Amino acid sequence: MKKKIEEYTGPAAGWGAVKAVAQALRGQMEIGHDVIAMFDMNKVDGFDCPGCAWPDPKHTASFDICENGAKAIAWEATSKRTTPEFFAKHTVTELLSWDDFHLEDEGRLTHPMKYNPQIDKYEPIEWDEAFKQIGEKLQNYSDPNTVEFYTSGRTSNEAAFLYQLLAREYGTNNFPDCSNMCHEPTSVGLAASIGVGKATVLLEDFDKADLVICIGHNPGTNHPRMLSSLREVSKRGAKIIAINPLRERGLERFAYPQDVVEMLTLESTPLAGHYYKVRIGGDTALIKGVMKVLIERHQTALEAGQPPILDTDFISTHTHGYDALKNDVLTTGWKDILRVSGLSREAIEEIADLYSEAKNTIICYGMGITQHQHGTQNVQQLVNLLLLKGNIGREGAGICPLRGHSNVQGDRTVGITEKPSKHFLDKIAQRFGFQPPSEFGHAAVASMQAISAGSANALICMGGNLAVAMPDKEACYAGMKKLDLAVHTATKLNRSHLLTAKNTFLLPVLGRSEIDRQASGAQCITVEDSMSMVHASKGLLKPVSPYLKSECAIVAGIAKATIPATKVEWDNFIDNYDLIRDAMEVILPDFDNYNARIKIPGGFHLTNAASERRWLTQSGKANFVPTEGVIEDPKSAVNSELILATLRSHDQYNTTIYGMNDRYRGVFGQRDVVFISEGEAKKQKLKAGDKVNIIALDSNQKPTKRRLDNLTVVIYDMADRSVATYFPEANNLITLDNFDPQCGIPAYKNIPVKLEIVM
Ligand SMILES: Nc1nc2c(c(=O)[nH]1)N[C@H]1C(S)=C(S)[C@@H](COP(=O)(O)OP(=O)(O)OC[C@H]3O[C@@H](n4cnc5c(=O)[nH]c(N)nc54)[C@H](O)[C@@H]3O)O[C@H]1N2
Ligand SMILES: Nc1nc2c(c(=O)[nH]1)N[C@H]1C(S)=C(S)[C@@H](COP(=O)(O)OP(=O)(O)OC[C@H]3O[C@@H](n4cnc5c(=O)[nH]c(N)nc54)[C@H](O)[C@@H]3O)O[C@H]1N2
Ligand SMILES: [Mo]
Repeated sequence: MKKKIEEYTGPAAGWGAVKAVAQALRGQMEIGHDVIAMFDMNKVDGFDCPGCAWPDPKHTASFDICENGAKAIAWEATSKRTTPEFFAKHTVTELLSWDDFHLEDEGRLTHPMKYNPQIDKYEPIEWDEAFKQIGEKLQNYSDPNTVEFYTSGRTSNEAAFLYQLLAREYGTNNFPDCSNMCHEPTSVGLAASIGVGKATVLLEDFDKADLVICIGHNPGTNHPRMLSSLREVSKRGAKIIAINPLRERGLERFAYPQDVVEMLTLESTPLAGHYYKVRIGGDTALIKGVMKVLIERHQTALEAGQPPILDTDFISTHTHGYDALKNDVLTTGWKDILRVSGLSREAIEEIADLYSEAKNTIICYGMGITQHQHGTQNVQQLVNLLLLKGNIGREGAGICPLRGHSNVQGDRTVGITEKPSKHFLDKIAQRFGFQPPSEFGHAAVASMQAISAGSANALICMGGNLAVAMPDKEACYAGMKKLDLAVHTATKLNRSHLLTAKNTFLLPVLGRSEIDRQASGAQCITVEDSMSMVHASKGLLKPVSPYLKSECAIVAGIAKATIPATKVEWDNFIDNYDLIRDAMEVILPDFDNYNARIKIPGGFHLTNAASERRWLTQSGKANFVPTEGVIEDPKSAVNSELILATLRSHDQYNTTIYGMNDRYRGVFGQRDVVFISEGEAKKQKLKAGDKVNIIALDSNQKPTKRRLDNLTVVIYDMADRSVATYFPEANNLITLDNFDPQCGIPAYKNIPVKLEIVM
């Protein structure tokens, strides 16, 4: 496609989305498949959409069309194949010169493969032989903690549960996980604040909210089905506030592809009536500003004998730490708040007005909040704001983190964690009769540090593209080459597979859309959505190759070859996944009658104590957690003239690049662009179309060697002193040690940079 920059004037979704779906299908899918797949996705007896983790209205609604879901399915159910013949033609060195789009665009992997360093090519290998060789290698390492077990969040509950059993029986808690790169601040921050690291709302709560605050997420691209919920909120006359450095089309307007009237008249529903372009990294300052206004008004009201602004009953009965929060907020100066947030005092007062007027408020947030050195504190400031008005544990109110991968939340629930609880380990020991290790293991950053230091022997990957998703390309890529063993289970070829270890295996796996037939018949798996609904998913399409195995079967194959005296009944589990669920039910709280309850349409809800105002925190209350100052990136960014956030385009799923367009942002045929505001561009003496290099700065604001060259300047409606570009291309700009010390999330949205004009 020709490169162009052209402002997108239509609403999000609408005809543009329908056209894009049609294009994706024509490019990738065989006729026939598409119809079945689309209509069964997200319905009872169908499969769960691998696109995102937004819940479905009861799973009974007619097919909720979503462009990105359609693209994700089209990408998986493609008729293209990456076969042994393909690998015979291309050396790994040659493939490394391909871009991410073309690697995956070759199509689905069809055979188990092993890398042959002599000829620098992948060659086919029989499954049993692959398992045997992997098992022998793993048995050879004297320290199980030199093996890293990565999970990317599409893995089902059943496969993830088996995977953690394998790693723990083998002897390690090394579980780097994709959630370490997205919602770790949620798991850590919410747990400390309200005792539960998950959303406290259900979809129904959106019907009762008076105000929905969308902060730091981009639903038009990343959670498109959420737009239908926001549309209902808006049509009801409830308010929506968007807080985002970039003006994102999906937060402004939405035409519902299934609403014939809206489509024919080209009308759209306005979404966020109030849009605040916070500076990148300015959310804590902004939220503290809002709380300052509220607390001051509250005090004034009380002194004047007027009704309180805050929910004093809730604060005194249910919370801990209000005075400390109040002191901190009142001593934070306006000058700092305004400088760091980049917003005016009027704007902040307006947000406070809207929040005061609303009885029920939901706050939704995503990576704009979490991917900072203060990601955990950011999340906690959002909770503080909600607690001030008792907005947790009440209908129509609560906190709503937008999860990433479609089962990232479920994977954590069933045991993918480097810090397991004693209770969980005891239950495993009781049920299976082996003693799992209690020493905490590695999360993503620690495992990549071990890999790049050369102290890790092996990396096993349940999906994903770890080396490309993590910060610091150079360190990651070099580290991967030092490994003795790398095992990738994958649907498509990606760059991490090409960073070969001494022994590298590429194992092709069934996708979620495909029939998973085992001894007892076709199997279903289960997943958990962003709102803790657990439901079944059953593939319907014929597998793309007869040589694929399910993730569960691959885990079992590796386990049996690695732990000859295993205590786990792997064969029974694989013959019938009901038996895996029976075992899970014994170990996991809230999963009783697991097999029966997933037969109910829509599945079942895992109880959430905070939403019932039971606070599983140390204080036994919901905690106000103050954060000192207003700076989200104390090491570096606040003093930097420019802060860079790395984003997803509309034609991308993480490291999977579907195409070169970012329709809602008006970018076509290219990804090598940098977004900047008109005012900031003037200051930097830049105009649209200029070419620039981005240079990362260190914590002393000095230029480093990390750079991304020759990007085209796109003037965009966004905050000043902020710039944005796409990941994964930009991942060499961030170092491995630039992360939130509380939870380890890399600060992907907070990179201090300067721009250099290419003459
Ligand atoms: N189509 C599609 N869907 C996806 C994905 C995908 O890649 N493609 N990825 C999935 C995954 S794994 C995840 S985690 C989610 C991610 O979903 P999102 O959280 O929506 O992810 P991003 O695109 O990284 O960034 C979101 C927004 O944060 C804003 N932002 C940047 N910096 C700041 C800041 O400092 N403050 C504030 N308030 N906002 C800021 C950006 O302008 C952008 O609009 O989506 C999931 N769904
Ligand atoms: N700079 C920057 N970096 C980021 C982010 C950012 O915002 N900015 N976001 C971060 C976030 S939120 C995340 S979640 C990570 C993503 O990190 P990952 O989850 O590691 O990466 P993905 O790109 O989602 O993985 C894509 C690969 O998964 C495999 N795959 C797809 N479907 C399946 C399946 O059903 N089973 C199996 N076994 N494999 C499958 C395919 O081979 C495909 O190539 O990236 C992080 N990196
Ligand atoms: Mo994510």
